[in-house]
Amino acid sequence: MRRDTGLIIALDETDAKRALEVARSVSDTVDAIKINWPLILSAGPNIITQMSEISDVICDLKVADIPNTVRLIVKEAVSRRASGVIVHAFTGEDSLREAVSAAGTAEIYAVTEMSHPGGEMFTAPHAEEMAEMGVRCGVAGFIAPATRPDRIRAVRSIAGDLKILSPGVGAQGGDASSAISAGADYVIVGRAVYGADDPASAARSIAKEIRPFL
Ligand code: OMP
Repeated sequence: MRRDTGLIIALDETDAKRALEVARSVSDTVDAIKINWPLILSAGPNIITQMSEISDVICDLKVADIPNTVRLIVKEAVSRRASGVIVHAFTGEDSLREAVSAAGTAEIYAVTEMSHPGGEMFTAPHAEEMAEMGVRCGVAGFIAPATRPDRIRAVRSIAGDLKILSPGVGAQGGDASSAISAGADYVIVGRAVYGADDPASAARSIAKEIRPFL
């Protein structure tokens, strides 16, 4: 995945036509398009391939299962040209290793601490352990919360030069430049971009804001 702007759009639109329009309109400004269950369920899995013709696609499937099922899911996503897949780390080392192995040249991003308030209950107390495990398992990077920049710093201290992708900017209250300053390589932004009257302009404005901190 390139790092020109440090911005990844979370395209949680459920109307496939509109999602493709937004994707095309922001494709010059974002380094990747992240799609999640809402769009995949409404549009069908072929949307992964369609989006991959516009940009690198990260499938945010938050895979959380036994190793065999993890392998099957990751392979399905990659065969449709996902260049990255987001998986949960709490399932443990065997599942995470299987994800990395099934991904081949695609990238696995492991969730450490989630960005919403509930993320403080169970993920935060184990975020550092999950990051250490991710390093051992050979993941490409981690998801860490823009809503708590100090926690991005904590994950960065373990992640070394692995990537950190940081959701929670805008609608969840996080701030893009604070997340990048704290050690994120990319911010993941959804509603503040695809929900804007002019998504391309909203994306450009976030990219401009974080440019000095990249
Ligand atoms: P907005 O809140 O609309 O910007 O969207 C954030 C996107 O990031 C959604 O697709 C979430 O599912 C995703 N996300 C989080 O918000 N918090 C997390 O801790 C992890 C993710 C993620 O893995 O992308």
